[in-house]
Amino acid sequence: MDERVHPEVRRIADEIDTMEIRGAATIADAVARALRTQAQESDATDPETFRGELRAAARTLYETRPTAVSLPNALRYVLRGMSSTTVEGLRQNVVDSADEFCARLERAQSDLGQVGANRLRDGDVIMTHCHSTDALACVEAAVEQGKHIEAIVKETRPRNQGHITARELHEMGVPVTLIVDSAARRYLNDVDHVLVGADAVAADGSVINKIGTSGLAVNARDRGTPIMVAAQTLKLHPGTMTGHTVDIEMRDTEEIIDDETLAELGNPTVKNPAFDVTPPRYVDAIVTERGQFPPESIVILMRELFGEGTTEPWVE
Ligand code: RUB
Repeated sequence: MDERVHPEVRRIADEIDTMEIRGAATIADAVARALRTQAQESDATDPETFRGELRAAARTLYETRPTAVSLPNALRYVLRGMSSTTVEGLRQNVVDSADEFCARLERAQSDLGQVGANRLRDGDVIMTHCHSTDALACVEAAVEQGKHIEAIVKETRPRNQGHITARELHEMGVPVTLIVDSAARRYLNDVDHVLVGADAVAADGSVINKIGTSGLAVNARDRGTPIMVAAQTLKLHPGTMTGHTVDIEMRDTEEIIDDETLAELGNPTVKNPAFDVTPPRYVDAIVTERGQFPPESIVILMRELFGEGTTEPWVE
């Protein structure tokens, strides 16, 4: 453990690791605030020590979970703001960049919600997978436009993020039907849109999201149900423009089965991937705060936002 990292930053890193803080946008917001805290609490007396502390904090946060690209994108945004030559100036740079980042994130989600809401008609039924604040922003905006929306919510084993979705939709006044994941195909006939979020969107338009998204998308395509991905541009993965692939997180098998039951079964191998990749041909639209895009054209937006190359967030 790097002693330069402030205890509050370590606490946030732990909470991301254990998923008390979870979901790509929420993680991004938390890490930007964590860097802000690191800067505010730093007692570094020279700029190089200060920069070193911020880079160490960024690395600790980065190493928590590998898939949501919003995490390194947030770190990069905040660290790139460091331009001053004095410690006080650098501290102010980080505070300003972090505040700006969090404000932009909130604004992007609300703008994206308006775009997504335009795709939803009065009386539509959506099917959700996992819990996505970007996806729910679309429903919320549609409800605010006076549209009646109903939802079929997949529980999303093993962590049951569908329960969070069900509760939040209920709070918006949206009638919810909760189903087990394996019942999704059975209910797709009753659905007008599959609506999911994303942890990362690759340059070819592939969508990386909670495990089970790709199977749902294939089934939806088979039934002719449109698949809409709500993903603010923070979810675009710049590294995929230069050939990098997205690392899929493998989580602890205890999320699926306890050791005692596992032993009773003769200790089979257990796999617990947290995410999967939905190829672009199964996605109808990626809804961002900059408008909606067919997945194949998302790379144009990526080039505009990120240029051609990126480095690790803490490399200068
Ligand atoms: C969360 C998940 C969400 C995306 C988008 O996975 O897959 O669909 O992160 O969420 P986990 P948001 O629960 O493992 O973090 O739209 O809120 O960024």
